[in-house]
Formats: sequence, C-alpha cells, structure tokens
Amino acid sequence: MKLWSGTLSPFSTKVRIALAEKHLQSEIAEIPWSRATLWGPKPAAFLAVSPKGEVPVLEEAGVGIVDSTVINEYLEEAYPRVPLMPTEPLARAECRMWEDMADHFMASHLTVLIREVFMKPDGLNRDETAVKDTLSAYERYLAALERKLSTAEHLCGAFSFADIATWIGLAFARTLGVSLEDTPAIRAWYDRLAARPAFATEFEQIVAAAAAA
Ligand SMILES: N[C@@H](CCC(=O)N[C@@H](CS)C(=O)NCC(=O)O)C(=O)O
Repeated sequence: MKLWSGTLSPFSTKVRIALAEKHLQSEIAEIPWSRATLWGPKPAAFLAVSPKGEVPVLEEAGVGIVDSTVINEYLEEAYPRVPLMPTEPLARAECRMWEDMADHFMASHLTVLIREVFMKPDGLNRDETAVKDTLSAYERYLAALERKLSTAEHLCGAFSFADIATWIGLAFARTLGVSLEDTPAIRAWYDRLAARPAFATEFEQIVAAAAAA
C-alpha cells in the first residue's frame, strides 16, 4: 500500500490515523505544503492517480483510491480486524453523518481560518467578518457535538472514523481560534483521544510541519 499524503492536510491525517489504529503499514509519499507555494510540487506519478491533484490517495494493487472517506471505508472493508465502523445500520448512519460534518467543516470553515488567521499571523488585512462568521458556525457545530458527547463516550457507539475525522478537524481549528473552554464533554473526549499514540504522534508531526511551513 502507498499513501500520497500531506502532513498538513487534515484529510490525509484522517487516513494516517486510521492506518495506525488498524495496525496497517503503508509507504508514505509526502506532498509538501509551504506558505509561499501552498501544495506542491506534485510529481507526475501523483497527478496520474489524483485527477483533482488532491491528497490523500491510497494506491493498492495498482488502483488509486481518492478521497479520505472512500479510502477509510475501503480500509474497513478490506481490513476489518480492528473495526472503525459500527455494524448496526442506524449507528453506521450516525457515524457517516458526523464524519461528513467534520469534512464539511474542514472544507468550508477551517479553510477560512487557515486563509485569514494562519496565513495572516500579524492580522494585517484580515477579513474579520469572515472570521467572526466562521467562529459562529463552529459554535453551532460544537453545541451539537457537546449534546452528543454529554451522554456518550464516542460519536457513534465504539471509537470510529467519526471520532478520528472530528478530532483532527478540531485539532487544527483549535490552533486557529476555536475554543473548547465552554464545552467540557467535547474537551474530555478530545483529551481522551489525544492520549492515543496514533493521535499524539500525528499531532506532534503537524505542529512541527506548521512551524516549518
Ligand atoms: N474530499 C477530499 C478533500 C481532499 C483535499 O481537499 N485535499 C487538499 C489538502 S487538505 C489538497 O490536496 N489540496 C491540493 C491543492 O489545493 O492543490 C478528501 O476527503 O480526501
């Protein structure tokens, strides 16, 4: 197995954590990111399997699988020994819903914080309205998560892909102004997951890569 991945890509991190939690080995091919040039260079071998030019892509037996959710569902079907999805239909729907919500926040809202906060560390020319609207969107999302995690240890039964995707989205968002101070159930769940070796290792690598970017 080969994973085309970016250390600073939350979508790639979803797959890297899933591989580690499932105790699966994969060759990692890194697509770099820098403040100056963003994603790239992108080698021809990568573009050949990634029509959108996006990470992550998992190559297995000559097939290139694109999209973090599709990759993780493939891993679940091909390597079920350590399950990361529930089996009961309603719990599976709930799992997919939270993962989709996490993906939506990464694609639509985290990107605003990256553009306005991470890329403008001195605050110059920052679009404060966009930041305020984004933080309001996170507040509504966190309220729903807090309600769920006040009565459950995980998002859909046992530890799952939904927890992985939600955690990594919040891990990035927290470094850019989203606070978990007023959401104790999320905070406790966040800290429990952060203590898992796969999460701790990934987070260390992300912090180091962000500092160097
Ligand atoms: N829906 C995709 C989204 C993947 C995605 O947006 N990847 C970003 C990095 S986080 C990317 O590779 N961007 C490349 C570019 O903008 O050039 C997934 O879940 O894998």
